[in-house]
Amino acid sequence: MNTAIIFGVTGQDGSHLSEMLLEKNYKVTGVTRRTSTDNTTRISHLLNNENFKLASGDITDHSSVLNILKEHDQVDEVYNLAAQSHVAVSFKQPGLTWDITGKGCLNILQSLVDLQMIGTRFYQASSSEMFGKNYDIEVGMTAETKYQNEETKFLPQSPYAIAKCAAHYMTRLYREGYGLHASAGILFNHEGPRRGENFVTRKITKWIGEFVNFGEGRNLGELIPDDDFIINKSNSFKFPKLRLGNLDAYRDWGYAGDYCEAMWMMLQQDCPDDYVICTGETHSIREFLSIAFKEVGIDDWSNLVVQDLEFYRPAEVDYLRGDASKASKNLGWTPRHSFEDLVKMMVKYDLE
Ligand code: NDP
Ligand code: GDR
Repeated sequence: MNTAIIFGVTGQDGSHLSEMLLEKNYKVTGVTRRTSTDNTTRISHLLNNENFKLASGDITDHSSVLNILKEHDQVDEVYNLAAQSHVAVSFKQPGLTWDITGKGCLNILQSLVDLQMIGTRFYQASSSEMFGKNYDIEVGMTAETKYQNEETKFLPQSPYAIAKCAAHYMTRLYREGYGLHASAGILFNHEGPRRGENFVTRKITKWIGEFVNFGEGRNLGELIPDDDFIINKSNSFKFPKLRLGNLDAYRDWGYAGDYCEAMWMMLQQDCPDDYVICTGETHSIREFLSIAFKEVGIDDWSNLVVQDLEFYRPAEVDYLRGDASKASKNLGWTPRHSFEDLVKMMVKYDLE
């Protein structure tokens, strides 16, 4: 029976990856940090599985990382998904982001070396945010078909992306310098019903779910113009508008379940390497909004959404579109869900 440790098990990807590994008959140990309220909602359905257990630790605390690995020194695969993963938050808490998202990875890599766990395979959750403002464009390509892949230089635009670059380079160094089987997946945005509620996709679909359920059965009639609320003339309906930041950024959005499969595939290769994982399509936040609102029968969302400076970032990543040819060729990986499937899946979930 194969064994795995997942740092970041309580997050979106941690829950998908745990499910997938358990289905493949792995024994999984998930590392959770101490919180004052329960942080295991995404994995609550796995807690009674005899092959799934939790270990308490914090990735910023080297000795806790070392001790968890020492207790599992025969483990086959270690996945580092733990991060302060919100880009906007990283501008407000850069030091914390550095400690978790950057240094945390080093704590695992160095522990693997110190414990001489050279046979253990390691996965680092790298990010398309590392490309920041950079992209490649070839002769004959239009501005709309520019892309990022494993050869594209990093030009990070946030404390989060800089911490991810450090962890990414550290992973490569430990692979080349110490012979660790350490791979990094440069994953583009991936979402789904388990996505954190303050990422833009889930923020939108959750708002739509609440708005529709709040207004269900009501004939809103004519709306009164208002900057912050949606109010009808008879005053029977008052609901805060959806407040967002920059709607003109483009992202390459895929489904989280598909992407976790790619993480596992990387660790099954004889040689460790870095891989871009993405759909190859890019869409703006406006396009996401249009499809999501259309799902509930709303064609014009302009009066329901407010652009608020609070949600703009000091530096923005305007355009991400990946090229996953290497993963397709070497791993046989391709995404299974389209952009439209993803938006519809998330709206459906939040309506229910
Ligand atoms: P989430 O934010 O949903 O999950 C992050 C996980 O890290 C949570 O389990 C969280 O625990 C844990 N964590 C945070 N701080 C610590 C700490 N100090 N010690 C131990 N664990 C900690 O992220 P996702 O699941 O979406 O992403 C997984 C990884 O992939 C992250 O590293 C992210 O940066 C990266 N990534 C994500 C992409 C995406 O689009 N989703 C794209 C590219 C990369 P808790 O529940 O207690 O907060
Ligand atoms: P991102 O995802 O920064 O790409 O990082 P996020 O959903 O936070 O932002 C995507 C784009 O939407 C714009 N935006 C808003 N974003 C948020 N969160 N809230 C808003 O109200 C809002 N309005 C507009 C942003 O400016 C941005 O352009 C995600 C995370 O999962 C990272 O951990 C991961 O590494 C990258 O994806 C790939």
